[in-house]
Amino acid sequence: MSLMLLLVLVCQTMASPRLSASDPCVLELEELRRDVRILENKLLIGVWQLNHVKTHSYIITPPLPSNSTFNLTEEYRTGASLPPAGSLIVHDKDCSELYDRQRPDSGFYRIRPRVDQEPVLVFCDMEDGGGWTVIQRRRHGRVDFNRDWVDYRDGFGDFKLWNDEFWLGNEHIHSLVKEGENLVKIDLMDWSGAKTHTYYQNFRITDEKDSYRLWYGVHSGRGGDALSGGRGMVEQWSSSLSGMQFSTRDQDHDRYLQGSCAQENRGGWWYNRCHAANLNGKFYRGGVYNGLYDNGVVWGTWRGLWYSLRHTTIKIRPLLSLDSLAGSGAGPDG
Ligand SMILES: [Ca+2]
Repeated sequence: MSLMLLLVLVCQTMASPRLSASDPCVLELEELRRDVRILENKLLIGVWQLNHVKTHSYIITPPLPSNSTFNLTEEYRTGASLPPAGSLIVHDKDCSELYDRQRPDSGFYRIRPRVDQEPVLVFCDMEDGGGWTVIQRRRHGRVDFNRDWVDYRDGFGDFKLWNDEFWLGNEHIHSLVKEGENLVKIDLMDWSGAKTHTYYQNFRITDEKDSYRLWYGVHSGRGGDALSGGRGMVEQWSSSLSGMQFSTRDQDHDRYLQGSCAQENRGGWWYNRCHAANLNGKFYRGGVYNGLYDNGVVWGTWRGLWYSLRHTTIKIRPLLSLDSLAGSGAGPDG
């Protein structure tokens, strides 16, 4: 701006009464005015982006739980160790595309599984081989997983900090698994810190009209095939979740005619009559629990039905991006 003022002064001083449109001074002035307009536009867009980030911010410090006795760290209160916020422009349909494009750190990013839908905020696990889109996470029991259909459909929990708990939402999961072959990895940790994991190929859930029915392919991994109910035929008959519809406390689609598996087991899940895996169940501290129902955070083929796990993660990526599958098997939870 100051340059333009100077030019205006110089032009006025030197100007003859016959100053024409082709005069170098006039031309230069026009050019400067155009630059100023471009800069003003950029400023406008910048202000808009700033406002957008403020109103859609997922990096604000969450309010402390009112009944909390947790010893929250200074980092948690100030949000000092927040994950990268990601870009306003969404390029990637999942964390695997983002990983291939940028190799960023683990954190929350916006992805767009389907072009006809709004972008979704997800946690991307960029370790353990990288490119994992995280569907579910349990860490400390602060988020209640005993919820209604709508919550499980749309997703719930916290999407801010590295150890936040959430369910991504059946609709988003459905969009993520619609195309191509994929691999789901389930990471588990018990209360002694022991870890295991399990894989399923070609994880599928149908749409809401079919109540997000579950299908999956080949299983592998030391954690065992709890989704299929374990080894015995009897167990599998009553607890294999393959082909089961999703149930919540307010929508019973299980095969248990006398009651509601979701109500008894305190979570939304693909129940049969009822399960050998209940990763959205009630969070019990310490592992072993008693009760009328085996409703803990259960992976039956690893710690049995009466042990509630401490950490769980369900994450997914395309099967074709498995350039480092060997590495991921021996990853952080290996
Ligand atoms: Ca029932």
